[in-house]
Amino acid sequence: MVNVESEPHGSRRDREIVAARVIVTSPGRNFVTLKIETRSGVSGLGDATLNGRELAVAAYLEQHVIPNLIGRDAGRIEDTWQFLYRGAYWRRGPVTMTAIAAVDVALWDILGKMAGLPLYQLLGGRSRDVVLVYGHASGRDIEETSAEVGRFIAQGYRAVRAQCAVPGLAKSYGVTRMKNAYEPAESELPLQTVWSTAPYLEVVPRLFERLRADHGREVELLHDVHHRLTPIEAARLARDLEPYRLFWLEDATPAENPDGFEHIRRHSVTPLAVGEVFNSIWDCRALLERQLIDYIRTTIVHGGGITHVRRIADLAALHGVRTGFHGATDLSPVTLGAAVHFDTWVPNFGIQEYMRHSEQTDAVFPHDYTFRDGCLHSGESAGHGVQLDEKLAARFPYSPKQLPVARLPDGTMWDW
Ligand code: EZ4
Ligand code: CO
Repeated sequence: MVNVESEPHGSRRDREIVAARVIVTSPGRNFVTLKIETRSGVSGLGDATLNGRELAVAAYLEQHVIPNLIGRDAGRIEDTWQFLYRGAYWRRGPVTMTAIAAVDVALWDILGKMAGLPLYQLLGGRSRDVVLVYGHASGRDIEETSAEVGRFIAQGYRAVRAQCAVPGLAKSYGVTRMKNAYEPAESELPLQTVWSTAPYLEVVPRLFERLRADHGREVELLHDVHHRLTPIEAARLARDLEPYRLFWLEDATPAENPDGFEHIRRHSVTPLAVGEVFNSIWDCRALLERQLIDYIRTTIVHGGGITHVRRIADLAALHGVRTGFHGATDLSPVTLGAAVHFDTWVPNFGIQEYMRHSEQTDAVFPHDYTFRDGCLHSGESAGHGVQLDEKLAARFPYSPKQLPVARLPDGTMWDW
């Protein structure tokens, strides 16, 4: 007979969830965080931020999830995941899966703290010494973008995503005047942008030709199409970019229909990355099983937490696909911390996106991960190593913001 009172990781009573709260804060941008507390006083944090739809997840947690958590054993991570997924009857979707992720990550954090172990150790231990990241360079033209890529290389980055303004368009995806970061959710109602495919398909190959001429072959270069092209246009771009050896071409065409990627594959060997808007293994399945992509971007906060994304990564490994987690600034430091631990463990790791958070955000979320020589290091503190300064957080009230929308020059709604 196991004496539960003498378990090294605390007794059932110690692990009982006694409180859970949603904290909404806006230190420069909106973040939703779930804090779960146990009877022993050990607490854990999970990120629940869904950019532009934040309060939907906050309400889902407060109204429909938290009442189910009180009294549960925080150590039953798998059972809680299954309860929230199967037990909801209405499966999947970004709101539900983000809420489940927040609970899951908070419970892994608690487990780590109770065991006195960093999260990567709980997952199976270190597979690598450092976690390679890519930064975001952009500019108003090719010249400025190349100078920005140079600035990233000078800061130690070994991989850089490059986006440049499309000639003739007032506002292009990924182009910012802020240093290091790009923050697209700028206004209470969506900013209207115009999209035009022809000048985009013309400028992007010229950009990468210039980047290779200026910065050589060694630096890894990436590009995000952000779902704007049709499959055959995407195939053409992927083929035109082949001489410049991209690390990946991201979201080349919307991925609801995996068949679109057959067209790209048929014409090009440029590696493809997809999945930041996916929320379950079922979204990823066909692309992985048919080996239509090379990197899977579905990350912890929008993909049902560590418990579920681990299954996505395992399925990806079977098909030669590596991870390349989404890591824009709308994913809170809690997600980045958890992701860096996951990246430290996952055998089929590829790269981690890294957009630095603002100083205000970093002050609200003190964290253990550090950037050095183009890589992130998880740190060795127990759990995921990210805290929330609730007093400071309270000084930044929620401020409604939505992502932009895009239309073609004739007014037709398009994918942003
Ligand atoms: O537009 O995270 O690769 N990164 C991206 C991001 C997304 C935002 C949406 O909230 O595509 O910039
Ligand atoms: Co993207």
